[in-house]
Amino acid sequence: MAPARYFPNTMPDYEGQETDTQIPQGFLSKFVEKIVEDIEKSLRPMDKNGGDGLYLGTAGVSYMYYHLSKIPAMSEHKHRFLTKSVEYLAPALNAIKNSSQRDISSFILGNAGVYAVAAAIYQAIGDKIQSDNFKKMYREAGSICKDMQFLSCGSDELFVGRAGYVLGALWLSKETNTELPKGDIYALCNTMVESGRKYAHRHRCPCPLMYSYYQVEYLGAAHGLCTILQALLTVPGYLDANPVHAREVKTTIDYLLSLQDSGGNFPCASDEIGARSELVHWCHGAGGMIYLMAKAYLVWNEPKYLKSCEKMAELIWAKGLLKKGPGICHGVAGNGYAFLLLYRLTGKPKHLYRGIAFAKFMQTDEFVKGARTPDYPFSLYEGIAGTACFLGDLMCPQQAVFPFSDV
Ligand code: GSH
Repeated sequence: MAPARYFPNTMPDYEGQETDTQIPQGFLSKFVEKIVEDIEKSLRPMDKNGGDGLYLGTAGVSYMYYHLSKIPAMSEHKHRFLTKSVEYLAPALNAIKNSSQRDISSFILGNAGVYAVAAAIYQAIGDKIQSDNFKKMYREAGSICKDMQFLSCGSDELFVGRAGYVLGALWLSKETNTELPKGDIYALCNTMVESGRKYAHRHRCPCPLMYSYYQVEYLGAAHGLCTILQALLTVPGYLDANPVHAREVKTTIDYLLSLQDSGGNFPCASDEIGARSELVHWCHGAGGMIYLMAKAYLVWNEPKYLKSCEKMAELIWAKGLLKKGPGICHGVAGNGYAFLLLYRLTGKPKHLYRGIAFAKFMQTDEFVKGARTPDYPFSLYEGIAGTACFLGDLMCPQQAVFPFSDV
């Protein structure tokens, strides 16, 4: 039998004690400081580390520092964190000078994500000229992804496609308190809908909208339908202004909902429907799908979406202590973020308790000795930079956000 992907969760569950949900600020801030120390010792802000965008490159580490600078309980370190965020941004800015046209509007893996983070950081340090410059570059990058098939691998998903660009624009607008260029964003949303319709029609899909990435109809957060629909649901006013699109989006979400298995999980891709899905990650499976169903609940207020989220949370509690590592893409922190989402959504202390328990688990011998070290151990998505964001967010759960995909 294949070795289990997760450590069995033998931690006691929430029992309603007030002490269960006291946020262990000292533990969390020490853990964050340890991560920051490890990163500074082992990952120099040098050009050779600057590529691969927010996902693996120093831009993601720069984002981590920026994110930590906003955690109220760590405000005494704000200046230090912002200084470091600028240092780690520099190699990423150098790396994108040599990028190709196809990378310009890509958010998680390419230039657009670096522009957005740069704009937010320069605004935070009071450099309005630089910040405006990067905001302008971000906006201009959007024109690249206007063409329906601007990428041959698939033009709509989160990492390199339009959903990433759109969610990034929402993040940037919120972060820098600037108006969303609604005309541009609505036009991209229209293209996403049209692209999904065409694909679904051509491939006789059982739902109105479908997409593929490298010929696979992914359903989960990283490359799949889930985050494309989430982007369409999240753009303010878009679905109200386009009732036909709204119906197609809802029908497609309801189709996805019908694929939730009895254990609470979702298939990775449409060619895996019916097979039991083992991936309980943010990138594939319940850990990422929960953001879409939570958003659907907020938009339509139908209990079935919340029920789906609660089923996913139970699954994540049981099978979410992943052996792959501490990261947010396919690691323990990524799954821990799901509890923070549900805590904000329902106010139930159980979810906060579970989030804290996941953080504590990452300091046990069982995890430290038994989990795999990611290929990019300090990165935002695979490594401990994302873990630090999760720990920081546990200190202020009401303002917690999974990076860029939870706006
Ligand atoms: N290179 C990664 C690391 O070192 O952390 C591992 C690759 C990985 O886990 N990829 C994710 C996955 O779900 C998708 S982003 N892989 C398929 C699997 O686990 O079966």
